[in-house]
Amino acid sequence: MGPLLLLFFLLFQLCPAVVPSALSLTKPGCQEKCENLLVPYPFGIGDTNCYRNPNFEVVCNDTYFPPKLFWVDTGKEIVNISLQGQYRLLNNVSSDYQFTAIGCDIMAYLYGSKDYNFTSGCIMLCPNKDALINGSCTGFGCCQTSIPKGYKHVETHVLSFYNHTNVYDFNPCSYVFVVDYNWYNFSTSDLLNFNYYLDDEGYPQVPLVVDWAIDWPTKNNTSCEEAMKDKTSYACGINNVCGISKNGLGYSCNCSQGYHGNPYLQNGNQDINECVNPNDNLWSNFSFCFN
Ligand SMILES: *[C@@H]1O[C@H](CO)[C@@H](O)[C@H](O)[C@H]1NC(C)=O
Ligand SMILES: *[C@@H]1O[C@H](CO)[C@@H](O)[C@H](O)[C@H]1NC(C)=O
Ligand SMILES: *[C@@H]1O[C@H](CO)[C@@H](O)[C@H](O)[C@H]1NC(C)=O
Ligand SMILES: *[C@@H]1O[C@H](CO)[C@@H](O)[C@H](O)[C@H]1NC(C)=O
Ligand SMILES: *[C@@H]1O[C@H](CO)[C@@H](O)[C@H](O)[C@H]1NC(C)=O
Ligand SMILES: *[C@@H]1O[C@H](CO)[C@@H](O)[C@H](O)[C@H]1NC(C)=O
Ligand SMILES: *[C@@H]1O[C@H](CO)[C@@H](O)[C@H](O)[C@H]1NC(C)=O
Ligand SMILES: *[C@@H]1O[C@H](CO)[C@@H](O)[C@H](O)[C@H]1NC(C)=O
Ligand SMILES: *[C@@H]1O[C@H](CO)[C@@H](O)[C@H](O)[C@H]1NC(C)=O
Ligand SMILES: *[C@H]1O[C@H](CO)[C@@H](O)[C@H](O)[C@H]1NC(C)=O
Ligand SMILES: CC(=O)N[C@H]1CO[C@H](CO)[C@@H](O)[C@@H]1O
Repeated sequence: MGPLLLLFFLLFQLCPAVVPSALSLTKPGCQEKCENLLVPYPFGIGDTNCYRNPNFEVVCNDTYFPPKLFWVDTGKEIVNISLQGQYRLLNNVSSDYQFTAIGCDIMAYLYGSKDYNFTSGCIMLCPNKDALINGSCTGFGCCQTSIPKGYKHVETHVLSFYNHTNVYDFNPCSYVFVVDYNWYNFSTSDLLNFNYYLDDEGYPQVPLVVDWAIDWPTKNNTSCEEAMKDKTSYACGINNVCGISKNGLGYSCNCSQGYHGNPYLQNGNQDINECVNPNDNLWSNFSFCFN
């Protein structure tokens, strides 16, 4: 029994880094978390080395309790970051991207431009609140429209026909916002008072899902093969695959099948959770221990 115990002791002592969750998703020396929120590379806090470029810089502001994460660019609060190409942030109600309008005296539309222009939206007049149904965002007091992929800049506009005078008792204001399709569940009480989360100044905020991607090296070079040619700008690490991002904004990196970690890290440092195959790791470490 003695040698067996010793063996376990050695494994524990010599192989602490075998547990993948102990590895970091950030570059060495960079802050990994803001409170509970992980900040994986290419996003980063602080030193310019910690994020890919200024588009990915975020700040953890500890004058708040608990500390909050903000986008340096826009000052908006971020509530989650996903390596699958989306991040969530809290957004003023009345903003851009994926579009929801609520109101009973409202014309709301969005306007976007990229290679072509588009306008989309809805008109809703519901003088009587009896027709409104909780949970149903289909044009009675609530309408939703998706935004074509690849648009980075979209404007929203809201107008009312009668200044809400006919519906004031149940709908004094119109609201327009952009939100995760799954997050918002229409309630007739929102027409009266929509206040999911108020910011410091009392403006309602909703969580917004924003797609992100790595920009193509040039506008006319939009394939992974082209992106790979420039080793200094190519974002994916070893053992990773590059793909055109679902949102059409650029490309994204994935770990190859069987590998786990942060596909945007690539410096070969073993303390970093770049894509690793957990089985490979275990084998090399166990063989080391048995020596
Ligand atoms: C962020 O989102 C992921 C996946 O949706 C979830 O597993 C995780 O708990 C979230 N983190 C926080 C701090 O909300
Ligand atoms: C943190 O937030 C406070 C209050 O909004 C602001 O005054 C301060 O400048 C922020 N600090 C950083 C580092 O962004
Ligand atoms: C929300 O909008 C108001 C009014 O436009 C603005 O003063 C405030 O700074 C905005 N808040 C955020 C977090 O963007
Ligand atoms: C989009 O609209 C803007 C002005 O509203 C115009 O200058 C531009 O030429 C339009 N683009 C296309 C592709 O039609
Ligand atoms: C939305 O709300 C309605 C009524 O309150 C409820 O029946 C429905 O299950 C909710 N749907 C979701 C997805 O939460
Ligand atoms: C709505 O209000 C604006 C100013 O508050 C006023 O100029 C306009 O005439 C009003 N429109 C209607 C239809 O009452
Ligand atoms: C919808 O739900 C809200 C809050 O749960 C409730 O106050 C309201 O009466 C409901 N409206 C209808 C039409 O059921
Ligand atoms: C691609 O665009 C860059 C500038 O954006 C230009 O210098 C280069 O010549 C273009 N290449 C081709 C093959 O069109
Ligand atoms: C990355 O992997 C996810 C989950 O397996 C998949 O949905 C997504 O399409 C992949 N993206 C690319 C660019 O390969
Ligand atoms: C065992 O794994 C750790 C962390 O992944 C690494 O630093 C070490 O070099 C590995 N040992 C061998 C023999 O590969
Ligand atoms: C698809 C595409 O336009 N590829 C071009 C990328 O840029 C190089 C030169 O930098 C061209 O040779 C490729 O044809």
